[in-house]
Amino acid sequence: MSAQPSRRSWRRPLVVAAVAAALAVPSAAVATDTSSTVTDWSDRTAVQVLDDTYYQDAVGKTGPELKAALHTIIRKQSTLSYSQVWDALRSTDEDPNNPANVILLYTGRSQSKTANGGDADDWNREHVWAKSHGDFGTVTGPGTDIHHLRPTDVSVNSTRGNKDFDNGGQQLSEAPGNYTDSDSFEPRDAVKGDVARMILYMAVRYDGDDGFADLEPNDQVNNGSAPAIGRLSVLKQWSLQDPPDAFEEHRNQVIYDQYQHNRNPFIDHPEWVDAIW
Ligand SMILES: [Ca+2]
Ligand SMILES: [Ca+2]
Repeated sequence: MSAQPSRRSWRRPLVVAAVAAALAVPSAAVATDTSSTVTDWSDRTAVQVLDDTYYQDAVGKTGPELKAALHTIIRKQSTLSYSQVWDALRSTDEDPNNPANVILLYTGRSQSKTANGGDADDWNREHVWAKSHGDFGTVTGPGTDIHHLRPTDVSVNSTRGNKDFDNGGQQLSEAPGNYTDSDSFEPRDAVKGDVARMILYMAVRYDGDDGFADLEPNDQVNNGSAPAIGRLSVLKQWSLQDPPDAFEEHRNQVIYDQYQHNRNPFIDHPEWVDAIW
């Protein structure tokens, strides 16, 4: 997302808010500290604070133990109705350079927050974990979990359909940098890691213990209605080649602060992808 350098400016105030909440620091102390120390805080410091609080039961673990610990942490969340998702996405995916717009996931287009609906160039609510894979629909649950719901162009969303993710295919004329063939979809480079981390969040969050299917990645395409999305080896590559940027981090923070009160651990700790898979 090199075209959006101003996004970096989002991060620090939100992180400070989260740190303040996590530590329950009196507001007067925060105000006192702002001028002298906040500008020195690195992103790493903010993650360390999360490690001491939100992630304390996961830190130091690997493999199935890490996945289980993260599941216990992130399953504690508030939920949204499918109709509430519209307004939530207007906030989580707001264009930092134009607060009247959202950024569409696959096209990268900045478009009016109110230009949503069913026409071909409207935006709608894309389930990055396709809802037919596990058949969870749009009842409150995985189908309304905004960690994997993103604004997308209606016809591009339709082209992606319920295909698994993999490299290759023909470029979409309406969405340069995105490719598709008969059984898979490849998003543009700037959101490849975002897609991978959304899929892996869903796999950790949904383990079959709350009335929905146990979602898991595998290394196949053509998963159909199975509660699986592929291909895992490609998603792991995408996560490495497209690390979290300010837009994705800001999005995670807004969901945590204002909507679901849970986090995508792979945005905070991208190295946990390889630690689990
Ligand atoms: Ca990205
Ligand atoms: Ca799972």
